[in-house]
Amino acid sequence: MRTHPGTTRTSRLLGSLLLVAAAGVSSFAAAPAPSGRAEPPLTPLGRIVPAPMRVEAGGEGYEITARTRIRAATPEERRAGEYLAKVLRPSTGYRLPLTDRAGGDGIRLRISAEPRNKALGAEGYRVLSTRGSLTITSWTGAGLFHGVQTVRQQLPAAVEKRTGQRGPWRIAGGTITDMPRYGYRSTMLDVARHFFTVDQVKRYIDQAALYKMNKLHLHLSDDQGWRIAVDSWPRLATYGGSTQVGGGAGGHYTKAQYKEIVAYAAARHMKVVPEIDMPGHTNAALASYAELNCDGVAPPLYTGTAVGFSSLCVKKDVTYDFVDDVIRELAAMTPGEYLHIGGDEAHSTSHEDFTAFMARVQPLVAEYGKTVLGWHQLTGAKPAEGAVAQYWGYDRTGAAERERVVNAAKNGTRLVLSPADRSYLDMKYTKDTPLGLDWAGFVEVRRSYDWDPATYLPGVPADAVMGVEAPLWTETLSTSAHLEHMAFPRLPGIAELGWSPAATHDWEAYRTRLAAQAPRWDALGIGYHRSPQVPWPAR
Ligand code: TNX
Repeated sequence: MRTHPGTTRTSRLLGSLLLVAAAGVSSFAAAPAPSGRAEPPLTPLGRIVPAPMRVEAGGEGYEITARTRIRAATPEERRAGEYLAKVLRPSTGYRLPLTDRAGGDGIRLRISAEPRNKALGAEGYRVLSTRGSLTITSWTGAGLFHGVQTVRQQLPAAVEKRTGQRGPWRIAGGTITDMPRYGYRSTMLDVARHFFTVDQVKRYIDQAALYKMNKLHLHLSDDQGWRIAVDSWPRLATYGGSTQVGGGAGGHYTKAQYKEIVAYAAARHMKVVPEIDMPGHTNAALASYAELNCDGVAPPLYTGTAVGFSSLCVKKDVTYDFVDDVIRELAAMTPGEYLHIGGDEAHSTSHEDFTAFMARVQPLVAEYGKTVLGWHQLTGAKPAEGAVAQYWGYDRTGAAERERVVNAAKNGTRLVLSPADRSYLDMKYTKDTPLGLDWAGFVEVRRSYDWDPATYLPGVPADAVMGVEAPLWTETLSTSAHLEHMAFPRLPGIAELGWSPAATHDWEAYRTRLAAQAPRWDALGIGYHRSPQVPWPAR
């Protein structure tokens, strides 16, 4: 049944739903086991990451069998159905045909504008598992997709394997009602320090989508490489992209390849946020075009890992022709609303020049229909109206720098939080971690998870926090196995901070749920750091 209710009713229902949710959450958040006693095994309903807003167990639950059909009628329903079928078919060996016929049995995917679905917002969903059927309902395609990910985590980990496995494939009985805490849940991949192929990026997208991340921030340019083709300045990619840290061959995405990444992410309800880092971190561009340098001399390509030595020439008009062209071409192939202009570590740009540069560049982003995102140094200039600053400070960030960010937030600049000593996936876990850096300290799993985005920066109004990001810088990382060792298990923790209600936040409960993810990573071929802080199952 599809109804189109009036807004009054919608908001009334929203109010009551949230009350119920708040009540449900406290009963769900598992209490830590008294020490010395073995924790009970987690039921499938209790092991979902990120923790859902509300879980009510009950009844036998639906079993997927050879006779199961997937009922999906609208294009959005079918897209979610196809995605689910692709996950399930290889391991179950079942046909799992899609049908657009309505019916009371099977797996039912339903877009519905009923008030209680609309009340769950643009990404919320409900899963109802009974003996006769499994129903995922949402107001949006994104919600259905997140519901599919939740169902996936309810099934035995072997479902992730790509060869036939033994069932049974039962989804625990009950109802899950879920919606995200924050609308911006992101991970960043630095494809500039080391280049990663389209297939490697797709693999990372799949891993982030499993945990309901909805943004992929691509760090597309830095001193060591320029990774995106720009027709009006072709040498950026062909020359500026021709190497990487350590001197390897580097690479860049053609426009068609970039669009392929964007489409692959979109099919997983993730938006790409492209970053061109300016005015610092620009050696690859400066090496490609001599005229971008104040002295008119192109520096050599750079394959080391120092930061802060390069700057676009702020006083030259050609700099803004260049930036205009780059932003125009990038905006044209980016459907998402945000364009990241970097702005960090511009140590070779004077404060005056930095402010002047940002004053000229931010309007260009708006001119091409995008919203400015910048590293939090943007708050040292004048953030444009509506701009978003990404905080990457850490426990030793100076008070003055913090205060600039807090004041900007009070004045309307929204924040994405990616504190380096919490959410940076490239920080070593411990002194023994073979990969990664340690300038923000060691970041073990607990430290990475155990903070609250709403209160992290005292003085920031809670509604200024738009969400969180887990950045993965790649000075020391050059393979998918490297990425995975650093992202797992910390990426799911940041995803949970972005998605789950604050009331579910509890390290003891989280580490148990996290441990239950490991067999899934094994099945997916994802290597991870077996942190001693987490009670991993024996292999
Ligand atoms: C700081 S975070 C940087 C990057 C480095 C990273 C390494 C930020 C905005 N700038 O240039 O890759 O540290 O952890």
